[in-house]
Amino acid sequence: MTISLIDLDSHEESDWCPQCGNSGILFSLKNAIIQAGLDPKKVVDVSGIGCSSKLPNFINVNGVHTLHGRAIPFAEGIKLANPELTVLVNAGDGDTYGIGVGHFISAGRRNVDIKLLVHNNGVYGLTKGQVSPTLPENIKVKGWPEPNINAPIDPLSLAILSGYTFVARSHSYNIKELTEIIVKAIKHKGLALIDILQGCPTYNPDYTSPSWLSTHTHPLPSNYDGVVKNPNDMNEVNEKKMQAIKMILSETIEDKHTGIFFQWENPDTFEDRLLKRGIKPPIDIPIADSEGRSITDISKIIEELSI
Ligand SMILES: Cc1ncc(C[n+]2csc(CCOP(=O)(O)OP(=O)(O)O)c2C)c(N)n1
Ligand code: SF4
Ligand SMILES: [Mg+2]
Repeated sequence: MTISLIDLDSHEESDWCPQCGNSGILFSLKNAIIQAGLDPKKVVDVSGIGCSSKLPNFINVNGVHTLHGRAIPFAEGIKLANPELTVLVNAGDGDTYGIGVGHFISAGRRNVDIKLLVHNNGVYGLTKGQVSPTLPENIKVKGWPEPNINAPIDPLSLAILSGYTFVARSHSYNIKELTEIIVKAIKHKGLALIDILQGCPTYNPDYTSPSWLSTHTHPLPSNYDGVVKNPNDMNEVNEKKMQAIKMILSETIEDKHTGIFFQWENPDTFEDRLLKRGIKPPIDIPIADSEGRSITDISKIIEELSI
């Protein structure tokens, strides 16, 4: 099937501020869905709460706007219920690396085949610009009276050490690169994180402007290769992880890389592990006969619950 940007346009107009990087992410995602040849009916976009989390309203795929910090478990549940779906998460840095950080780390242990697109703007945009967990120490943003007193967490190395099998960075105004990375993440089998440095001209204009992001980010060096060639060679896997973390540690606020830092193809996903134990996804378990009559036997449950 061939789909176009028009097919993916929702009837709802975005209400993001002018120049907001969320628009670049939305456009890149639409491009990527087309380039990856996905059927929009089989795509689910899950979000939390935040400016970024409004994104499912503005794209014509299935969408679930969930709770702050809880998008990942919703997305995992959807994928496990029907593994045929492509399941994406769009959520903010506060949502994913703040209140949702427990889910973010735990997801790495499971490696469910979902794709996280984290809109990293350094602030809690929706609630008027408080500092987020990724804002560097001593940086002052508009909605916070003092420079940030906390050191930032690093989402990429956290993801690698937690077990994510695809870890990349891009920025919201580099549509070409971001589209390419989203396509690769979609095609990757396993849990993917794309940390997207996202412009918030309203609350973090100095460190997320298009000129700041294009001046202070550079593609990974051409001789850097983050892709594991032999998925069964754990030495190679660990070397590639260390290479990525070394690269991340060499960065400064003014000099960050974009691209795929680490990719380990085809390790067991959580879905594979369930199948090996003989557990089928709910979509494959018949619940009705050819006449549409229920064939689910709940008599045992009723027996257990009756008093
Ligand atoms: C459990 C809970 N706590 C707090 C809030 C209030 N709240 C809504 S959005 C938000 C922060 C959003 O920041 P981020 O996730 O970075 O998204 P952005 O708006 O920057 O895209 C907060 C604290 C909430 N909705 N639910
Ligand atoms: S507050 Fe920031 S993140 Fe939210 S819509 Fe405006 S520019 Fe975008
Ligand atoms: Mg944010």
